[in-house]
Amino acid sequence: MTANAGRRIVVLTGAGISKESGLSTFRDADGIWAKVRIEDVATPDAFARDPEGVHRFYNARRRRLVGGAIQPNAAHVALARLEGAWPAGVTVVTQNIDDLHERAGSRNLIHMHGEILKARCSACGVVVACTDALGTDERCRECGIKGAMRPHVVWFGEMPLELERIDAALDACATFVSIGTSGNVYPAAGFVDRIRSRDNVHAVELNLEPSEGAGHFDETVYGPATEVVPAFVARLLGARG
Ligand code: BV8
Repeated sequence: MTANAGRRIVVLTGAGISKESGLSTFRDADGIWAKVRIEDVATPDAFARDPEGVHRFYNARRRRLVGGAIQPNAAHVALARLEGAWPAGVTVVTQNIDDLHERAGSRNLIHMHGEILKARCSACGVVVACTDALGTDERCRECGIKGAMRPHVVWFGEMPLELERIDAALDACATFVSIGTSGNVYPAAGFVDRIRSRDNVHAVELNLEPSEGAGHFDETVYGPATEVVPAFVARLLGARG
């Protein structure tokens, strides 16, 4: 495939792109959902039922992310390089709540499932940076209400963020690249079908193994993200028309 430089690219990433940086995925055998249940930590009901338990789940993941051992990997860096070298524009839509794309240099980036390094007040809606532990004794710096701060992440049953901006990017792109996602979670898993309804669009899956939606892609390359993503980007940049 030689996507000429006049064609916009949308990249969807999932937990697999951060695996080789040392962060767990969700549905691999050693993944997060093998250790905790979605219903206990990643739904509004879970937070209403056991806020301290949900805070403990996200505090542990936040502590690991800010601890210094987790760094962007060659796949994150390759996507930032592509964005800097592709005049028609690259939009990265990530399901991940880590900050590895930003730290690798991606700028045109949408966190559709939120960000673990931000907190939101359920009472007044303010969103603030958050690198420390959250708890029910936290007081909102904006409205002063105690116990309303929550991780700024999208739980199951909640509306993902910036869907209109994402749909506009999908409807304007000529190449859609899905990286490191199992294709289990919607609406992200349905993005490939949205773009395939248009002509002259190329859909690519770069993953460790075929995802649930593998059959919906025109091109698939399987292997670790730190190998297949830099190679794909080099091929794109080398083949610019
Ligand atoms: C919503 C945030 C209403 C916090 C997460 C149809 C339409 C719309 C909704 C639904 C629908 N059907 C069902 C639903 C409801 C639900 C859903 O999808 N349920 C699933 C389980 C069936 N969806 C929702 O509730 C969403 N909201 O629907 O609102 C609506 C309705 C219509 C239209 C719009 C809105 C909200 C979902 C968001 C939930 N929050 N996380 C947190 O992170 O804790 S989801 C969670 O899963 C993460 O965000 C994660 O990123 C995401 C997806 O998982 P993956 O990233 O794909 O990770 P996974 O482990 O599954 O796969 C990793 C892949 O990497 C694997 O393929 C593996 O092989 C690969 N890999 C591993 N190592 C490597 C690798 N690849 C390359 N290199 C490696 N080294």
